[in-house]
Amino acid sequence: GFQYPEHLNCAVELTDRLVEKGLGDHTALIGNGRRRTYKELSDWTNRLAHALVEDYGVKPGNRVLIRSANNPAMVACWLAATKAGAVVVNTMPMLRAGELAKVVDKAEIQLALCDTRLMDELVACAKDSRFLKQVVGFDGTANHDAELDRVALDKAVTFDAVKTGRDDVCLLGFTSGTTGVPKATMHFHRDVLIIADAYAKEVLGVTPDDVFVGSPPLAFTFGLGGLAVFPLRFGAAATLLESATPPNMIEIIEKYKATICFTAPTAYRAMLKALDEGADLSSLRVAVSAGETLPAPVFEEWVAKTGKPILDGIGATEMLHIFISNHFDDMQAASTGRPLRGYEARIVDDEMNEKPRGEVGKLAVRGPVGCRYMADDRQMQYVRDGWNLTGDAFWQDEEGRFHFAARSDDMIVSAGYNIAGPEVEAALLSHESVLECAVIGAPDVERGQIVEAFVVLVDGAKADDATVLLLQNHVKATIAPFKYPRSVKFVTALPRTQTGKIQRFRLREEDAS
Ligand code: 3SK
Repeated sequence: GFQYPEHLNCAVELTDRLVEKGLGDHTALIGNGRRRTYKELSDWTNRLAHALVEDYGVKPGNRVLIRSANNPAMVACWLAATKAGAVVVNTMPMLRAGELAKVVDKAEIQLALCDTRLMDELVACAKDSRFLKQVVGFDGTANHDAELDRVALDKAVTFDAVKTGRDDVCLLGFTSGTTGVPKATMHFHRDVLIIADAYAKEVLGVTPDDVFVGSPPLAFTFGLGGLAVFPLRFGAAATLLESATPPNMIEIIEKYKATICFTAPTAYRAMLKALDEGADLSSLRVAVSAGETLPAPVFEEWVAKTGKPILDGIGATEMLHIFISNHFDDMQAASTGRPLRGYEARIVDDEMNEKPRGEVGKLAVRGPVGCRYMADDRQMQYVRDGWNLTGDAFWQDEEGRFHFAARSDDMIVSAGYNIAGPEVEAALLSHESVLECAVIGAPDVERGQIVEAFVVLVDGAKADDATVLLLQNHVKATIAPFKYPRSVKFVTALPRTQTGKIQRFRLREEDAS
Protein backbone atom coordinates (compact mmCIF):
# COMPACT_ATOMS: atom_id res chain seq x y z
CA GLY A 1 0.00 0.00 0.00
CA PHE A 2 0.92 3.66 0.16
CA GLN A 3 2.59 4.66 3.43
CA TYR A 4 2.81 8.22 4.72
CA PRO A 5 4.03 9.65 8.02
CA GLU A 6 1.43 10.39 10.70
CA HIS A 7 1.97 14.12 10.33
CA LEU A 8 1.90 15.37 6.81
CA ASN A 9 1.18 18.66 5.08
CA CYS A 10 0.69 17.90 1.40
CA ALA A 11 1.58 21.45 0.31
CA VAL A 12 5.06 21.05 1.81
CA GLU A 13 5.49 17.83 -0.16
CA LEU A 14 4.64 19.72 -3.37
CA THR A 15 7.02 22.66 -2.79
CA ASP A 16 9.74 22.76 -0.08
CA ARG A 17 10.38 19.02 -0.32
CA LEU A 18 11.46 19.36 -3.97
CA VAL A 19 13.94 22.08 -2.99
CA GLU A 20 15.30 19.76 -0.28
CA LYS A 21 15.70 17.07 -2.94
CA GLY A 22 17.94 19.36 -4.99
CA LEU A 23 15.35 20.49 -7.54
CA GLY A 24 15.30 24.12 -6.37
CA ASP A 25 16.46 25.44 -9.75
CA HIS A 26 14.10 23.25 -11.74
CA THR A 27 11.00 24.82 -13.36
CA ALA A 28 7.88 24.30 -11.25
CA LEU A 29 5.34 26.66 -12.84
CA ILE A 30 5.00 28.12 -16.31
CA GLY A 31 2.46 30.89 -16.84
CA ASN A 32 1.94 34.65 -16.98
CA GLY A 33 4.78 34.86 -19.48
CA ARG A 34 7.43 33.43 -17.16
CA ARG A 35 8.83 30.36 -15.47
CA ARG A 36 9.14 29.91 -11.71
CA THR A 37 11.55 27.48 -10.13
CA TYR A 38 10.75 25.24 -7.18
CA LYS A 39 12.76 27.58 -4.94
CA GLU A 40 10.67 30.54 -6.16
CA LEU A 41 7.45 28.60 -5.64
CA SER A 42 8.53 27.60 -2.15
CA ASP A 43 9.41 31.22 -1.26
CA TRP A 44 6.19 32.57 -2.82
CA THR A 45 3.91 30.13 -1.01
CA ASN A 46 5.74 30.61 2.30
CA ARG A 47 5.36 34.39 2.10
CA LEU A 48 1.67 34.02 1.28
CA ALA A 49 1.19 31.55 4.15
CA HIS A 50 2.71 34.08 6.57
CA ALA A 51 0.30 36.72 5.28
CA LEU A 52 -2.72 34.41 5.64
CA VAL A 53 -1.83 33.55 9.24
CA GLU A 54 -0.48 36.90 10.48
CA ASP A 55 -2.65 39.40 8.58
CA TYR A 56 -5.86 37.51 7.86
CA GLY A 57 -5.99 35.29 10.96
CA VAL A 58 -6.23 31.92 9.21
CA LYS A 59 -6.32 29.09 11.77
CA PRO A 60 -6.00 25.35 11.11
CA GLY A 61 -9.32 24.00 9.92
CA ASN A 62 -10.65 27.36 8.69
CA ARG A 63 -12.32 27.08 5.32
CA VAL A 64 -10.81 29.27 2.61
CA LEU A 65 -12.37 29.74 -0.81
CA ILE A 66 -10.26 30.54 -3.85
CA ARG A 67 -11.78 32.06 -6.97
CA SER A 68 -9.66 32.15 -10.09
CA ALA A 69 -9.01 30.88 -13.57
CA ASN A 70 -6.06 28.49 -13.97
CA ASN A 71 -2.88 30.48 -13.37
CA PRO A 72 0.26 30.20 -11.22
CA ALA A 73 -1.13 32.60 -8.59
CA MET A 74 -4.12 30.31 -7.98
CA VAL A 75 -1.79 27.37 -7.37
CA ALA A 76 0.35 29.50 -5.03
CA CYS A 77 -2.74 30.58 -3.03
CA TRP A 78 -3.96 26.99 -2.78
CA LEU A 79 -0.58 25.74 -1.54
CA ALA A 80 -0.18 28.66 0.88
CA ALA A 81 -3.61 28.18 2.45
CA THR A 82 -2.90 24.44 2.72
CA LYS A 83 0.43 25.14 4.43
CA ALA A 84 -1.50 27.29 6.90
CA GLY A 85 -3.69 24.26 7.70
CA ALA A 86 -6.81 25.62 6.00
CA VAL A 87 -9.45 23.52 4.27
CA VAL A 88 -9.57 24.90 0.73
CA VAL A 89 -12.44 25.15 -1.72
CA ASN A 90 -11.26 26.01 -5.23
CA THR A 91 -13.95 27.57 -7.41
CA MET A 92 -14.34 28.36 -11.09
CA PRO A 93 -14.45 31.88 -12.51
CA MET A 94 -17.79 31.29 -14.23
CA LEU A 95 -19.70 30.93 -10.93
CA ARG A 96 -22.18 33.70 -10.19
CA ALA A 97 -23.01 35.19 -6.79
CA GLY A 98 -25.93 32.78 -6.24
CA GLU A 99 -23.82 29.71 -7.00
CA LEU A 100 -20.95 31.01 -4.87
CA ALA A 101 -23.41 31.54 -2.00
CA LYS A 102 -24.35 27.84 -2.04
CA VAL A 103 -20.68 26.88 -1.77
CA VAL A 104 -20.00 29.48 0.93
CA ASP A 105 -22.98 28.32 3.02
CA LYS A 106 -22.25 24.62 2.65
CA ALA A 107 -18.54 24.98 3.47
CA GLU A 108 -19.00 27.81 5.98
CA ILE A 109 -16.34 29.88 4.25
CA GLN A 110 -14.92 32.72 6.33
CA LEU A 111 -12.19 34.00 4.03
CA ALA A 112 -12.03 34.13 0.24
CA LEU A 113 -9.00 34.80 -1.94
CA CYS A 114 -10.01 36.18 -5.29
CA ASP A 115 -8.27 37.15 -8.51
CA THR A 116 -8.92 40.92 -8.59
CA ARG A 117 -10.39 40.58 -12.10
CA LEU A 118 -13.19 38.42 -10.67
CA MET A 119 -14.19 40.29 -7.52
CA ASP A 120 -17.71 41.51 -8.39
CA GLU A 121 -19.70 38.29 -8.02
CA LEU A 122 -17.86 37.30 -4.84
CA VAL A 123 -18.31 40.72 -3.25
CA ALA A 124 -22.02 40.52 -4.13
CA CYS A 125 -22.15 37.10 -2.49
CA ALA A 126 -20.29 38.33 0.65
CA LYS A 127 -22.73 41.24 1.10
CA ASP A 128 -25.57 38.88 2.02
CA SER A 129 -23.51 36.09 3.61
CA ARG A 130 -23.60 35.18 7.28
CA PHE A 131 -20.29 33.31 6.92
CA LEU A 132 -18.07 35.13 4.45
CA LYS A 133 -16.47 38.09 6.16
CA GLN A 134 -13.36 38.83 4.12
CA VAL A 135 -12.64 38.86 0.40
CA VAL A 136 -8.97 39.49 -0.31
CA GLY A 137 -7.74 40.18 -3.82
CA PHE A 138 -4.66 38.62 -5.41
CA ASP A 139 -3.11 39.42 -8.75
CA GLY A 140 -3.92 36.61 -11.17
CA THR A 141 -1.53 38.14 -13.69
CA ALA A 142 1.24 37.65 -11.09
CA ASN A 143 2.51 41.23 -11.19
CA HIS A 144 2.05 41.26 -7.40
CA ASP A 145 -0.25 44.22 -7.80
CA ALA A 146 -3.04 43.40 -5.36
CA GLU A 147 -3.62 43.49 -1.61
CA LEU A 148 -2.55 39.93 -0.79
CA ASP A 149 0.59 40.21 -2.92
CA ARG A 150 1.60 43.49 -1.28
CA VAL A 151 1.05 42.13 2.23
CA ALA A 152 3.07 39.01 1.40
CA LEU A 153 5.96 40.83 -0.25
CA ASP A 154 8.03 41.51 2.89
CA LYS A 155 7.37 38.24 4.67
CA ALA A 156 9.97 35.59 5.39
CA VAL A 157 10.62 32.98 2.73
CA THR A 158 10.52 30.15 5.25
CA PHE A 159 7.33 29.09 7.01
CA ASP A 160 6.67 26.40 9.59
CA ALA A 161 3.76 24.70 7.88
CA VAL A 162 0.98 23.58 10.21
CA LYS A 163 1.73 20.05 11.38
CA THR A 164 -1.47 18.58 10.03
CA GLY A 165 -2.28 14.89 10.44
CA ARG A 166 -2.20 12.77 7.31
CA ASP A 167 -5.95 12.22 7.80
CA ASP A 168 -6.83 15.87 8.36
CA VAL A 169 -9.16 17.32 5.75
CA CYS A 170 -7.38 19.83 3.49
CA LEU A 171 -9.66 20.07 0.47
CA LEU A 172 -13.37 20.19 -0.29
CA GLY A 173 -14.17 19.07 -3.79
CA PHE A 174 -17.51 20.36 -4.97
CA THR A 175 -19.33 18.32 -7.52
CA SER A 176 -22.06 19.97 -9.51
CA GLY A 177 -22.79 16.47 -10.74
CA THR A 178 -24.54 15.77 -13.97
CA THR A 179 -27.79 16.09 -12.04
CA GLY A 180 -27.28 19.71 -11.06
CA VAL A 181 -27.31 19.56 -7.23
CA PRO A 182 -23.91 20.54 -5.72
CA LYS A 183 -22.36 18.35 -3.00
CA ALA A 184 -19.07 18.75 -1.12
CA THR A 185 -16.60 15.88 -0.72
CA MET A 186 -13.84 15.93 1.88
CA HIS A 187 -10.25 14.94 1.15
CA PHE A 188 -7.26 14.40 3.42
CA HIS A 189 -3.65 15.55 3.02
CA ARG A 190 -2.69 11.94 2.34
CA ASP A 191 -5.30 11.63 -0.44
CA VAL A 192 -3.59 14.42 -2.39
CA LEU A 193 -0.35 12.42 -2.40
CA ILE A 194 -2.00 9.06 -3.05
CA ILE A 195 -3.54 10.21 -6.33
CA ALA A 196 -0.09 11.27 -7.49
CA ASP A 197 1.61 8.09 -6.31
CA ALA A 198 -1.07 5.68 -7.55
CA TYR A 199 -1.69 7.32 -10.92
CA ALA A 200 0.96 9.85 -11.95
CA LYS A 201 3.88 7.69 -10.80
CA GLU A 202 2.57 4.18 -11.39
CA VAL A 203 0.67 4.78 -14.63
CA LEU A 204 2.32 7.81 -16.25
CA GLY A 205 5.83 7.34 -14.80
CA VAL A 206 6.24 11.09 -14.23
CA THR A 207 9.81 12.41 -13.87
CA PRO A 208 11.24 15.92 -13.38
CA ASP A 209 11.64 16.11 -17.19
CA ASP A 210 7.89 16.15 -17.75
CA VAL A 211 5.96 19.27 -18.74
CA PHE A 212 2.20 19.16 -18.08
CA VAL A 213 -0.48 21.08 -19.98
CA GLY A 214 -4.23 20.80 -20.06
CA SER A 215 -7.56 22.54 -19.86
CA PRO A 216 -9.64 21.29 -16.88
CA PRO A 217 -10.14 23.94 -14.22
CA LEU A 218 -8.05 23.63 -11.06
CA ALA A 219 -11.37 23.95 -9.26
CA PHE A 220 -12.26 20.50 -10.61
CA THR A 221 -10.15 17.83 -8.91
CA PHE A 222 -9.35 16.39 -12.36
CA GLY A 223 -7.55 19.68 -13.12
CA LEU A 224 -6.01 20.14 -9.66
CA GLY A 225 -4.49 16.66 -9.89
CA GLY A 226 -3.47 16.71 -13.53
CA LEU A 227 -2.20 20.27 -13.73
CA ALA A 228 -0.79 20.92 -10.24
CA VAL A 229 -0.45 17.92 -7.90
CA PHE A 230 0.99 15.46 -10.44
CA PRO A 231 3.77 17.68 -11.78
CA LEU A 232 4.67 19.21 -8.41
CA ARG A 233 4.85 15.87 -6.59
CA PHE A 234 7.67 14.73 -8.88
CA GLY A 235 9.54 17.95 -9.65
CA ALA A 236 8.04 18.33 -13.14
CA ALA A 237 6.76 21.57 -14.71
CA ALA A 238 3.11 22.67 -14.53
CA THR A 239 1.95 24.91 -17.37
CA LEU A 240 -0.95 27.03 -16.13
CA LEU A 241 -2.38 29.19 -18.85
CA GLU A 242 -5.76 30.87 -18.88
CA SER A 243 -5.76 30.39 -22.65
CA ALA A 244 -5.30 26.62 -22.42
CA THR A 245 -8.50 25.66 -24.14
CA PRO A 246 -8.81 23.49 -27.21
CA PRO A 247 -8.00 23.78 -30.06
CA ASN A 248 -5.09 26.08 -29.18
CA MET A 249 -3.72 23.31 -26.96
CA ILE A 250 -1.80 22.13 -30.01
CA GLU A 251 0.15 25.40 -30.13
CA ILE A 252 0.67 25.23 -26.38
CA ILE A 253 2.10 21.72 -26.62
CA GLU A 254 4.41 22.90 -29.40
CA LYS A 255 5.46 26.09 -27.63
CA TYR A 256 6.21 24.59 -24.22
CA LYS A 257 7.34 21.17 -25.48
CA ALA A 258 4.73 19.57 -23.29
CA THR A 259 5.10 15.87 -22.56
CA ILE A 260 1.73 15.18 -20.87
CA CYS A 261 -1.64 16.63 -21.81
CA PHE A 262 -4.68 16.34 -19.53
CA THR A 263 -8.10 17.00 -20.96
CA ALA A 264 -11.48 15.52 -21.87
CA PRO A 265 -12.55 13.65 -25.04
CA THR A 266 -14.39 16.65 -26.51
CA ALA A 267 -11.16 18.64 -26.36
CA TYR A 268 -9.22 15.85 -28.07
CA ARG A 269 -11.87 15.82 -30.82
CA ALA A 270 -11.49 19.57 -31.25
CA MET A 271 -7.70 19.20 -31.31
CA LEU A 272 -7.92 16.50 -33.97
CA LYS A 273 -10.09 18.74 -36.13
CA ALA A 274 -7.51 21.53 -35.83
CA LEU A 275 -4.48 19.29 -36.27
CA ASP A 276 -2.83 20.24 -39.52
CA GLU A 277 -0.05 18.40 -41.27
CA GLY A 278 2.68 20.66 -39.94
CA ALA A 279 1.78 20.42 -36.23
CA ASP A 280 4.69 19.23 -34.12
CA LEU A 281 3.55 17.05 -31.25
CA SER A 282 6.87 15.23 -31.00
CA SER A 283 7.45 16.35 -27.39
CA LEU A 284 4.24 14.69 -26.20
CA ARG A 285 4.63 11.37 -24.33
CA VAL A 286 1.00 10.79 -23.54
CA ALA A 287 -2.48 12.27 -23.75
CA VAL A 288 -4.68 11.61 -20.73
CA SER A 289 -8.42 11.53 -21.33
CA ALA A 290 -10.98 11.53 -18.53
CA GLY A 291 -14.08 13.35 -17.38
CA GLU A 292 -16.19 11.40 -19.88
CA THR A 293 -15.61 8.09 -21.56
CA LEU A 294 -13.31 8.23 -24.59
CA PRO A 295 -15.23 7.20 -27.71
CA ALA A 296 -13.39 4.54 -29.76
CA PRO A 297 -13.29 6.72 -32.93
CA VAL A 298 -11.49 9.49 -31.03
CA PHE A 299 -8.98 6.98 -29.58
CA GLU A 300 -8.34 5.51 -33.02
CA GLU A 301 -8.06 8.83 -34.84
CA TRP A 302 -5.75 10.23 -32.14
CA VAL A 303 -3.38 7.27 -32.33
CA ALA A 304 -3.47 7.22 -36.14
CA LYS A 305 -2.89 10.95 -36.60
CA THR A 306 -0.44 11.68 -33.77
CA GLY A 307 1.21 8.32 -33.17
CA LYS A 308 0.96 9.07 -29.43
CA PRO A 309 -0.75 7.01 -26.73
CA ILE A 310 -4.03 8.28 -25.34
CA LEU A 311 -4.93 6.83 -21.93
CA ASP A 312 -8.60 6.77 -20.99
CA GLY A 313 -9.36 6.68 -17.28
CA ILE A 314 -12.29 7.16 -14.97
CA GLY A 315 -12.23 9.27 -11.84
CA ALA A 316 -14.70 11.09 -9.69
CA THR A 317 -14.62 14.14 -7.47
CA GLU A 318 -15.85 11.83 -4.69
CA MET A 319 -12.74 9.63 -5.18
CA LEU A 320 -10.56 12.72 -5.76
CA HIS A 321 -9.09 11.44 -9.00
CA ILE A 322 -8.67 8.54 -11.44
CA PHE A 323 -9.06 5.02 -10.02
CA ILE A 324 -9.35 2.85 -13.18
CA SER A 325 -7.17 3.49 -16.20
CA ASN A 326 -5.63 2.10 -19.32
CA HIS A 327 -1.89 1.46 -19.00
CA PHE A 328 0.87 1.95 -21.57
CA ASP A 329 1.36 -1.81 -21.96
CA ASP A 330 -2.36 -2.58 -22.03
CA MET A 331 -4.26 0.08 -23.96
CA GLN A 332 -7.49 -0.60 -25.82
CA ALA A 333 -10.13 1.46 -27.62
CA ALA A 334 -13.51 1.45 -25.85
CA SER A 335 -12.02 0.15 -22.59
CA THR A 336 -11.36 2.10 -19.39
CA GLY A 337 -8.70 -0.42 -18.39
CA ARG A 338 -7.93 -1.80 -14.95
CA PRO A 339 -7.96 -0.51 -11.36
CA LEU A 340 -4.86 1.36 -10.23
CA ARG A 341 -2.54 -0.38 -7.79
CA GLY A 342 -4.21 -0.43 -4.36
CA TYR A 343 -7.74 -0.21 -5.83
CA GLU A 344 -10.26 -2.98 -6.46
CA ALA A 345 -13.33 -2.77 -8.67
CA ARG A 346 -16.28 -5.05 -9.36
CA ILE A 347 -19.62 -5.03 -11.12
CA VAL A 348 -22.59 -5.53 -8.81
CA ASP A 349 -26.38 -5.71 -8.89
CA ASP A 350 -28.76 -3.72 -6.66
CA GLU A 351 -28.07 -6.11 -3.74
CA MET A 352 -24.28 -5.76 -4.11
CA ASN A 353 -23.92 -9.28 -5.55
CA GLU A 354 -21.14 -9.56 -8.11
CA LYS A 355 -22.44 -9.90 -11.68
CA PRO A 356 -21.04 -12.38 -14.21
CA ARG A 357 -18.36 -11.15 -16.63
CA GLY A 358 -19.88 -9.47 -19.67
CA GLU A 359 -23.02 -8.27 -17.88
CA VAL A 360 -23.65 -4.58 -17.29
CA GLY A 361 -24.09 -3.57 -13.65
CA LYS A 362 -23.11 -0.92 -11.13
CA LEU A 363 -19.42 -0.10 -10.78
CA ALA A 364 -18.22 -0.59 -7.18
CA VAL A 365 -14.72 0.55 -6.20
CA ARG A 366 -12.61 0.55 -3.07
CA GLY A 367 -9.08 1.66 -2.41
CA PRO A 368 -6.88 4.08 -0.52
CA VAL A 369 -9.12 7.10 -1.33
CA GLY A 370 -12.86 6.94 -0.84
CA CYS A 371 -15.93 9.16 -0.81
CA ARG A 372 -16.74 11.30 2.22
CA TYR A 373 -19.61 13.68 1.54
CA MET A 374 -19.85 16.60 3.90
CA ALA A 375 -23.22 16.68 5.65
CA ASP A 376 -25.06 14.89 2.91
CA ASP A 377 -27.22 11.82 3.35
CA ARG A 378 -26.18 10.60 -0.10
CA GLN A 379 -23.12 9.15 1.69
CA MET A 380 -25.24 6.08 2.55
CA GLN A 381 -26.03 5.53 -1.13
CA TYR A 382 -22.53 6.22 -2.44
CA VAL A 383 -20.68 3.98 0.03
CA ARG A 384 -22.20 0.53 0.66
CA ASP A 385 -20.43 -2.29 2.52
CA GLY A 386 -17.20 -0.31 2.15
CA TRP A 387 -17.54 -0.08 -1.64
CA ASN A 388 -17.97 3.24 -3.45
CA LEU A 389 -20.83 3.19 -5.96
CA THR A 390 -19.85 5.81 -8.50
CA GLY A 391 -23.17 5.94 -10.37
CA ASP A 392 -21.63 4.40 -13.50
CA ALA A 393 -22.87 1.34 -15.34
CA PHE A 394 -19.90 -0.82 -16.43
CA TRP A 395 -19.10 -4.35 -17.51
CA GLN A 396 -15.95 -6.41 -17.15
CA ASP A 397 -14.53 -8.56 -19.95
CA GLU A 398 -13.02 -12.04 -19.64
CA GLU A 399 -9.51 -10.57 -19.32
CA GLY A 400 -10.63 -8.40 -16.41
CA ARG A 401 -10.69 -5.03 -18.20
CA PHE A 402 -13.51 -2.65 -17.34
CA HIS A 403 -15.77 -1.11 -19.99
CA PHE A 404 -18.03 1.89 -19.54
CA ALA A 405 -21.67 1.40 -20.53
CA ALA A 406 -23.34 4.59 -19.25
CA ARG A 407 -23.93 6.74 -16.24
CA SER A 408 -26.50 4.64 -14.39
CA ASP A 409 -29.04 7.37 -15.13
CA ASP A 410 -28.21 7.21 -18.83
CA MET A 411 -29.18 3.57 -19.42
CA ILE A 412 -32.17 3.49 -21.76
CA VAL A 413 -34.75 0.70 -21.57
CA SER A 414 -36.63 0.54 -24.86
CA ALA A 415 -39.14 -2.23 -25.59
CA GLY A 416 -37.31 -4.44 -23.08
CA TYR A 417 -33.84 -3.79 -24.51
CA ASN A 418 -31.12 -2.21 -22.35
CA ILE A 419 -29.33 0.39 -24.45
CA ALA A 420 -26.35 2.41 -23.23
CA GLY A 421 -26.74 5.98 -24.50
CA PRO A 422 -22.95 6.53 -24.92
CA GLU A 423 -22.70 3.54 -27.26
CA VAL A 424 -25.21 5.19 -29.60
CA GLU A 425 -23.33 8.47 -29.19
CA ALA A 426 -20.08 6.80 -30.23
CA ALA A 427 -21.78 5.40 -33.33
CA LEU A 428 -23.17 8.82 -34.25
CA LEU A 429 -19.83 10.50 -33.60
CA SER A 430 -18.16 8.22 -36.11
CA HIS A 431 -20.24 9.93 -38.85
CA GLU A 432 -18.46 12.83 -40.54
CA SER A 433 -21.46 15.19 -40.24
CA VAL A 434 -21.63 14.94 -36.43
CA LEU A 435 -19.62 17.37 -34.33
CA GLU A 436 -21.17 16.51 -30.95
CA CYS A 437 -24.13 14.56 -29.71
CA ALA A 438 -25.99 13.35 -26.63
CA VAL A 439 -28.40 10.46 -26.45
CA ILE A 440 -31.20 10.03 -23.92
CA GLY A 441 -34.26 7.87 -23.39
CA ALA A 442 -37.40 9.84 -24.29
CA PRO A 443 -40.75 8.65 -22.87
CA ASP A 444 -42.76 6.61 -25.35
CA VAL A 445 -46.19 5.02 -24.86
CA GLU A 446 -45.47 1.91 -26.86
CA ARG A 447 -41.83 1.18 -25.97
CA GLY A 448 -41.54 2.80 -22.54
CA GLN A 449 -38.60 4.80 -23.86
CA ILE A 450 -37.14 5.45 -27.27
CA VAL A 451 -33.57 6.38 -28.11
CA GLU A 452 -33.42 10.10 -28.84
CA ALA A 453 -30.32 11.87 -30.14
CA PHE A 454 -29.48 15.56 -29.86
CA VAL A 455 -26.98 16.31 -32.58
CA VAL A 456 -24.72 19.28 -33.28
CA LEU A 457 -23.74 19.11 -36.93
CA VAL A 458 -20.39 20.16 -38.41
CA ASP A 459 -20.36 23.34 -40.49
CA GLY A 460 -21.88 22.75 -43.88
CA ALA A 461 -24.04 19.71 -42.94
CA LYS A 462 -27.79 20.21 -43.45
CA ALA A 463 -30.22 19.88 -40.54
CA ASP A 464 -32.94 18.15 -42.58
CA ASP A 465 -34.86 14.87 -42.88
CA ALA A 466 -32.31 13.45 -45.30
CA THR A 467 -29.56 13.86 -42.69
CA VAL A 468 -31.79 12.25 -40.03
CA LEU A 469 -32.19 9.21 -42.25
CA LEU A 470 -28.49 9.15 -43.05
CA LEU A 471 -27.55 9.20 -39.38
CA GLN A 472 -30.13 6.57 -38.44
CA ASN A 473 -28.82 4.25 -41.17
CA HIS A 474 -25.26 4.91 -40.11
CA VAL A 475 -26.05 3.85 -36.51
CA LYS A 476 -27.88 0.75 -37.77
CA ALA A 477 -24.84 -0.19 -39.82
CA THR A 478 -22.41 0.43 -36.93
CA ILE A 479 -24.10 -1.21 -33.91
CA ALA A 480 -27.09 -3.50 -33.37
CA PRO A 481 -29.91 -1.89 -35.39
CA PHE A 482 -32.40 -1.87 -32.48
CA LYS A 483 -30.21 0.79 -30.82
CA TYR A 484 -30.71 3.39 -33.57
CA PRO A 485 -32.16 6.76 -32.52
CA ARG A 486 -35.83 6.81 -33.48
CA SER A 487 -35.83 10.52 -32.77
CA VAL A 488 -33.06 12.89 -33.92
CA LYS A 489 -33.10 16.56 -32.97
CA PHE A 490 -30.60 19.07 -34.31
CA VAL A 491 -29.28 21.62 -31.81
CA THR A 492 -26.56 24.27 -31.94
CA ALA A 493 -24.97 23.31 -28.60
CA LEU A 494 -25.32 20.72 -25.84
CA PRO A 495 -25.95 21.67 -22.19
CA ARG A 496 -22.77 21.06 -20.20
CA THR A 497 -21.63 21.42 -16.59
CA GLN A 498 -18.91 23.97 -15.94
CA THR A 499 -16.43 21.10 -16.07
CA GLY A 500 -17.60 20.16 -19.54
CA LYS A 501 -19.75 17.09 -18.83
CA ILE A 502 -22.90 16.77 -20.89
CA GLN A 503 -26.02 17.34 -18.76
CA ARG A 504 -28.32 14.75 -20.23
CA PHE A 505 -30.81 15.41 -17.44
CA ARG A 506 -31.42 18.86 -18.94
CA LEU A 507 -32.26 17.30 -22.28
CA ARG A 508 -34.63 14.90 -20.49
CA GLU A 509 -36.22 17.83 -18.65
CA GLU A 510 -36.65 19.77 -21.90
CA ASP A 511 -38.33 16.76 -23.42
CA ALA A 512 -40.73 16.45 -20.51
CA SER A 513 -41.73 20.13 -20.52
O1 3SK B 1 -13.87 11.62 -14.53
C1 3SK B 1 -14.04 12.49 -13.71
O2 3SK B 1 -15.13 13.02 -13.66
C2 3SK B 1 -12.98 12.93 -12.74
C3 3SK B 1 -13.39 13.62 -11.67
C4 3SK B 1 -12.47 14.02 -10.74
C5 3SK B 1 -11.16 13.72 -10.87
C6 3SK B 1 -10.75 13.04 -11.95
C7 3SK B 1 -11.66 12.65 -12.89
C8 3SK B 1 -11.15 11.93 -14.06
